[in-house]
Amino acid sequence: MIDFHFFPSPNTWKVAIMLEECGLPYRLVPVDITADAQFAPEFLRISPNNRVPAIVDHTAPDGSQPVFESGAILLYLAEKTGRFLSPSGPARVAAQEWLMWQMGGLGPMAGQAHHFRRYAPAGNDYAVDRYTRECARLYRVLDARLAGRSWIADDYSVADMACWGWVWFHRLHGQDLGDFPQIGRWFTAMSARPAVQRAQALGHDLVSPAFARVLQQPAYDEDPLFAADTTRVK
Ligand SMILES: N[C@@H](CCC(=O)N[C@@H](CS)C(=O)NCC(=O)O)C(=O)O
Repeated sequence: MIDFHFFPSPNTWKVAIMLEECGLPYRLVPVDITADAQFAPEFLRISPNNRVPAIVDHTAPDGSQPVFESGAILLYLAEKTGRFLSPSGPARVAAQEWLMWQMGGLGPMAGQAHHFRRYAPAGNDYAVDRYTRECARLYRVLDARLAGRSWIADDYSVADMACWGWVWFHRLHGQDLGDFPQIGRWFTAMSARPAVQRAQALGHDLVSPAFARVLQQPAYDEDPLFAADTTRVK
């Protein structure tokens, strides 16, 4: 059994998708990041950076194995199962490149765009503009990569799982998928996968009613109730 420390979010969806795609047995352990549960000492022992996701694999060969950082968890589960990461060759290199691209680029920049567009007080136009433009650049990079390809690293892989949840929030990054037709096609194909749907449906009972309403949508869209909800993580 794998303990999956979870709150619905783009980074945790990556791991949820992988667990669901692999059919691995797991137990959801809620971490309410809007109530500072990520700072609890017992959670910090598993995830010292006080962020979800994290897992504890109680079926690891050398005893219980904790893993934090979504990219490391995806690689750990890919190595454990032998799935969604080619064992060698160009497909493996590509999946690792695009996983790192998501971890170092799309995730952090989209996170900042989300923060400044949604929470910053008036007068932060420079930051809003910078992160929105950087997101647009990264979306253009991904759109170009997907031209002529079904999946980011040719084979369906951990790279696709890593990017999907961020693209789910594209409107919050100030992006319109009409401008990125290849991403739009890929996003539709990803969203149609039963494992992705099961992953995205997890834990709606753990969030505010306003956010739960937003999570029912096929992709993030503004909602008056959610707009008025100022709950945010530290
Ligand atoms: N690089 C980390 C980022 C994780 C992350 O930012 N998680 C967010 C939810 S998507 C979180 O736990 N936020 C809590 C906080 O900011 O205190 C990863 O990919 O696992």
